[in-house]
Amino acid sequence: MMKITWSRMMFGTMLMSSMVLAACGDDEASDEGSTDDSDAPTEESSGEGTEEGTNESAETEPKVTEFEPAFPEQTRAPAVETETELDTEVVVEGLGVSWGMEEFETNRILVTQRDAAELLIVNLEDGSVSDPIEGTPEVNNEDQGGLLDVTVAPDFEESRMVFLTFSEDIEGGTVTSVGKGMLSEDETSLEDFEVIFQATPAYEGTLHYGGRIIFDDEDNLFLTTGERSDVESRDRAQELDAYLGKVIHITQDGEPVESNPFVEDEDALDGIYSYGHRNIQGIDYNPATGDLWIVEFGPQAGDELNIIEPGNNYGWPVVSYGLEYSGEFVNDGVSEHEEQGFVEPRYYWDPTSAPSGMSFYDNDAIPEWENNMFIGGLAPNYIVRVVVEDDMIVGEERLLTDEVERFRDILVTEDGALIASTDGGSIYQITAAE
Ligand SMILES: [Ca+2]
Repeated sequence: MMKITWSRMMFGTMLMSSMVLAACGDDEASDEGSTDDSDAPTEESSGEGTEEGTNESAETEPKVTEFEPAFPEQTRAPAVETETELDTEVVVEGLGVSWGMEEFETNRILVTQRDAAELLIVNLEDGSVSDPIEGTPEVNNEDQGGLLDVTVAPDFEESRMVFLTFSEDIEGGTVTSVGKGMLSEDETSLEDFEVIFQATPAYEGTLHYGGRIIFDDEDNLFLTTGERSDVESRDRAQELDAYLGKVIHITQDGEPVESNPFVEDEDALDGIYSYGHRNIQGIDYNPATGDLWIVEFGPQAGDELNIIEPGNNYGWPVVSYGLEYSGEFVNDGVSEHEEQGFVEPRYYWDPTSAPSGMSFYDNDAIPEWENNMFIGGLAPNYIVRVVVEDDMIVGEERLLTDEVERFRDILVTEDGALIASTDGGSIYQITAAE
């Protein structure tokens, strides 16, 4: 406790000289689904939402709920401002919804096109874009579905294995699936692509697929899913016989990892690692602590940052710091997690930040950003910078607020550039000014 108090005091001192950034408002409903079809720029809100001098948070809009945080640092962290002079460059324009990115060679990234189900190679140095790589899977690209995330095997230089997530039509509906294929030497095709995992059961719907993947340090995969959005499906997030609303831990062949928490439980699916999630759109390791963090999209407010540990239940849809889009309570309108036996989010947003892809800045090219978390914001159009100290959020900043882009995925390159892809088909590169 002393450590936290001390660090907060230090932070308060630093804040004396920093300005509070005004965030762009957004009058649209905040769920990804309700804004996905809109390419129109949104009107900025003229209201600041707070009395002068009473709010030092990066968030300047009023809360949409009356919930109180379980601990003071759980929401509306103090505003911070990047001091480093930054260069922001649009490297590529004119693509489609660019859902996932992975740097597979220095300054060369694989980029998924959600709706066209294409996989492209973008060269960050010259802005060139390859033809679509052949051999990618058939997808269901309605609403939030399509070709989603991409990563490469830890031994990619030898194996050339590329892993993709996508929404797939199977008997009974759609699922979030993982597949893998070998990138040909000439980089024109994925060879022998095969589906290795399907997050069953299938559901007749086209929302909340989750779909992020990341390797752990033992070369196994974490896959995130969603609870498929509807009231009739969302309870599956609490049930251990379904892969909906889960973090899933599998091998590169799609088998459950042997050390998974429910392997001994005959009634539970062996691939489940954690549960009680709504729609997890970002996952990454904190390089400072090794903790595995996720960001999950809330309903109206209540987007959460969570540290994932095996077997934990994160509460959705029993408890939430958000409201239904109708304005009604979720379930019984209880926000506290811990009292109900669930894990409290380390942080939540009210109103929504509409969080999508996320990455820690595991580089020292911009020293003040080291080990900070960056999250793409979809409906309020910005990139969120979150300052993390151990398991606490101690600062927040909104970047690129004037671009009016839906920021979809975030990548930090080996060279320390922050790369952001958008639904409008642009790829931004942010670096320290020379
Ligand atoms: Ca929760």
